[in-house]
Amino acid sequence: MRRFFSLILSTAIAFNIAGCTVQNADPQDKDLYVIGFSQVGSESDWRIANSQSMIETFTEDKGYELRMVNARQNQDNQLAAVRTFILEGVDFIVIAPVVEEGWDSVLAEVRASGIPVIIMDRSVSVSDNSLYLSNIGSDFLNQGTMAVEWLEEQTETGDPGQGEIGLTEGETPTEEVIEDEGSDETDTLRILHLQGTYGATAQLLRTQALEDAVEAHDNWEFAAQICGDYTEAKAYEVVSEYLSGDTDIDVLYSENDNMTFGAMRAMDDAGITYGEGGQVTIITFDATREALQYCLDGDIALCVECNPILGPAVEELISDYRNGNSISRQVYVPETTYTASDLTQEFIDSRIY
Ligand code: GZL
Repeated sequence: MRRFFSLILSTAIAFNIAGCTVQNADPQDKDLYVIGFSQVGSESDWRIANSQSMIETFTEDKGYELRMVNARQNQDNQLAAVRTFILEGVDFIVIAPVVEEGWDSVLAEVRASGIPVIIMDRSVSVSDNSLYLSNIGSDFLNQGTMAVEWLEEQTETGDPGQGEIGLTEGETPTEEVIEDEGSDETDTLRILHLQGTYGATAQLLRTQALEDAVEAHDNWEFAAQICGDYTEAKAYEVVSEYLSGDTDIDVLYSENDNMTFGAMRAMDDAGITYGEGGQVTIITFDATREALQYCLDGDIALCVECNPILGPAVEELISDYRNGNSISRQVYVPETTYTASDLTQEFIDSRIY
């Protein structure tokens, strides 16, 4: 069930996926390097951990000055921050793009200024990928694939630990747990899909994995696809609104932990049970400490890890560039999945985010 990439929390040892590399034509050697960092916002625990990783990495004693600008999940704020970095003449620009589209012109301005750019976390969709040095982050399609493969395993064999997906509460699991007794129809698996910010790479690819799976399974259907914008408050609002009209859901596929927490509160309000022996099986992305605790406690079934500790790997790319070493165009960080059987309280307490 768990797709193992052994995660090393203090340093992400990156997998260089795309072969082509770039070489710095003129390595510089300065006492202080100024890093202009345009951050998405502070919408989630994941984002806070990601920002903290950058702050702890790019310190003055290591020869850096980090200028981090919080865009509050607004791309216009990011574009303004990048243009300010150009005017300030920073040495490097790092962008965690809120959405994929809309970056061509500002990245062309950055290239004209001669400042190297690294795209971190999510990706940008541009006509010329040479506009940036490297994209380092998660393989979001693999994250979604790990989630739907787990769900397929549960719906084929059932997992007593989490109640029988697709069976109403109290029924005895059978080998064909999604087969109605005495009928030739398989149980319909109704999925409430809670999506992140529309157009963000994490949303696009986690969504693609689920939509492909729903397409492939005749008895899987969307109860609804609703956007929670990666925040707990928005998720609570939209899930509460949805549940006021329909409570017939078997699975919650939530594209980040903070939205999951909001959805759990909404289900509590609506009297809908989840977790072990409950009506709804919860799948969540990020695997923050709080989500892992809910998983160990039996409320969340599957946590798909999304590694926010990207600072060391970004610094490694910058260091390679400064030293004239080759750099991979696309770098993925290692991630895995967790169910209750994979977790201990000691492991959760040891997590740094
Ligand atoms: C994923 C990152 C997403 C997280 C959310 O790399 O872009 O944005 O999954 C965060 O928690 O808001």
